[in-house]
Amino acid sequence: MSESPILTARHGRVGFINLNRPAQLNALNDALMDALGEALLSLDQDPDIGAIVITGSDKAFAAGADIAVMADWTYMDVYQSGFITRNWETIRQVRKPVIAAVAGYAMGGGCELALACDIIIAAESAKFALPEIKLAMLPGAGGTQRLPRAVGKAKAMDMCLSARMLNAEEADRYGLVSRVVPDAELQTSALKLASQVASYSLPALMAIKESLNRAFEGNLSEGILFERRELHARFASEDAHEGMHAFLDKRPPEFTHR
Ligand code: DAK
Repeated sequence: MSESPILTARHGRVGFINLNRPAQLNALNDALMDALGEALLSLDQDPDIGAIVITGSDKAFAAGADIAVMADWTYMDVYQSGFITRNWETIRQVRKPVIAAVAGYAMGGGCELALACDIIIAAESAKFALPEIKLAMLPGAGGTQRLPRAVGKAKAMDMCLSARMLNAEEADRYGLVSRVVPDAELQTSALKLASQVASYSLPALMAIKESLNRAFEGNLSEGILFERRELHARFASEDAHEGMHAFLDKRPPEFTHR
């Protein structure tokens, strides 16, 4: 029996998903993307989970779409089966914060998967690239859209047109990742960050994630209006009242995620 393409674990209110095709540097195939989507949706629906971490191995977060599988596909194969759309975009449905903990290669679809997460925390060994041009392909899982939003047009064009690979320090400087940590500390740092996030009120986290993502969807006025309505909605939550009263009472809040 073949090994599961992902492994899952729970640490308190954090759900961990480990991509698990080490011999192929976690190259993304349908079995892996189906399992990842299923795990993400299951954790998203679990009331005892407040944040999710996706990680890979020491050598690779994921080296991209599985080239061995794609090499002989035809246009009709990918068009009719809805390649990418069918199961790569499940992550967009997740309403809880998702953190990518990246060590080693995050290339092609692997880099795009990290970009689809809400926060990227990188080990010093992390390397980011969209090298599809070398295969006469193009980034097709959101890379041409999310990368320029993260690093700006000039850097994104450079990476996509020349296949330039960024190391962790460059990725940090360009705003692709939010923090860089020593390799040995990646998992503990990701867990610490995710645990902190997950300790906050879940509906507030979801509202922040949804509001922030709006910044990349529409114009400023609409975004501000959306944010204002989300803020008003906080006054209907028990946690917001608890948070403010706890501050005034000089005690830690006890959130019920309601
Ligand atoms: N797919 C399949 N196998 C891969 C792979 C990949 N992406 N990356 C690595 N592997 C396999 C290697 O073939 C090798 O297998 P064996 O020979 O041992 O059987 C094993 O993993 C170890 O790799 P290497 O021996 O190459 O390891 P190195 O340390 O020497 O090099 C590397 C590491 C990451 C620099 C190198 O493996 C590499 O360049 N890998 C390919 C990276 C890449 O080009 N990624 C982009 C893939 S294309 C689409 C939408 C989206 C996409 C496509 C279509 N449509 C809507 C139609 C997305 C495309 C991509 O992501």
